[in-house]
Amino acid sequence: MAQRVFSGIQPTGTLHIGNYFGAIRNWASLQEDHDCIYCIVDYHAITTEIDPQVLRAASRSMALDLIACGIDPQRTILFTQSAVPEHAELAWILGCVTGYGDLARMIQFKDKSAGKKFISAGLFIYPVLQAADILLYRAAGVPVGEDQVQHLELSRRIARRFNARFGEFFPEPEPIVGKGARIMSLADPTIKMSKSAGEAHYIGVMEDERSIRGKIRSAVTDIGLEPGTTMSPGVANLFEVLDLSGELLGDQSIAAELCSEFQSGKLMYSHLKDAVFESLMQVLRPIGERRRELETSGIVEDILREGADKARVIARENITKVREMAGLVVG
Ligand code: AQP
Repeated sequence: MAQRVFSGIQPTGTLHIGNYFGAIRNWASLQEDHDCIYCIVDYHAITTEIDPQVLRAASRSMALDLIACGIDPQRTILFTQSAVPEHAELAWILGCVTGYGDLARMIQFKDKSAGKKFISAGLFIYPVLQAADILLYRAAGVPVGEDQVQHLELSRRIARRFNARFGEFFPEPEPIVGKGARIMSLADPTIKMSKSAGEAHYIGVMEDERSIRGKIRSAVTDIGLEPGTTMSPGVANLFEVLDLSGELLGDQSIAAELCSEFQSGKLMYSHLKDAVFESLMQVLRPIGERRRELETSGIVEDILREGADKARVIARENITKVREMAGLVVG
């Protein structure tokens, strides 16, 4: 039987090229030879304040984005997390085998709570819900970007603790981290590309072409380097986007050519930026076109409903077993 993989994405905000290169592209290629379950994690989205109408629309919109990026509902289970409430039930049970200290150490919690007046308990226990998402399907692998590796390590620890206390049941999920696992902000290449840093810091997969051109043109580089010097973070990031786009397009000759110009100290950054823009748009344009077609086809609700039905069957079977093992009421 094919190995099962699970991964999730928050529906809030725009899907950006960090999400795409770091995660979604791998989600799509794993469909070739894995049993894939992908989830739009709306329970996670309410850890911070969000308008309910906006959230509902965003979950649907994220489903469209994912399908446009190559997630194939014929081969893959695609659904919205809250349609399968067993996620929340398992999170409670796993919360009882998770150490407070483990959660307090999570870098993302420290980052996301910094400077906030109100910090919800939900934000603190977010990694437990994440562990529940994965373990509910007893997934063996989780395709993620680098920022999620620490959370996944905690999921492994939680699985071990559950198994030690109640008996062997959960496999320890392995991270699947590919190339592009940490795309940096173009405006500040010392920080990861992310939505919460603000619009200048990310390129949306569906963003308007002119706006993308502007962001790439104004990407931070450096003042030019001597031959043989190491790349600055901004230049390295542009090369990474060029390389990843070239890989998808099956042509990395431009990246190789510009890299050798860099090594000999002859590279003009305006040429690099033009090449990044052209290659990236060749990747993004067809995704945008598919997205527009899907929007009008009106099939997304059915896809999500069917996905949730399939996910629920697996989730119910596993939660029943967990209830039995933990001494809770069954049936
Ligand atoms: N910059 C990135 N480079 C590579 N991979 C990334 N991922 C996120 N940022 C990068 C990966 O995308 C997947 C979905 O993650 P998520 O649900 O945490 O996405 P997000 O919340 O949309 O990511 P952001 O933009 O970073 O959101 P904020 O700013 O709200 O925290 C994950 O596999 C993640 O690793």
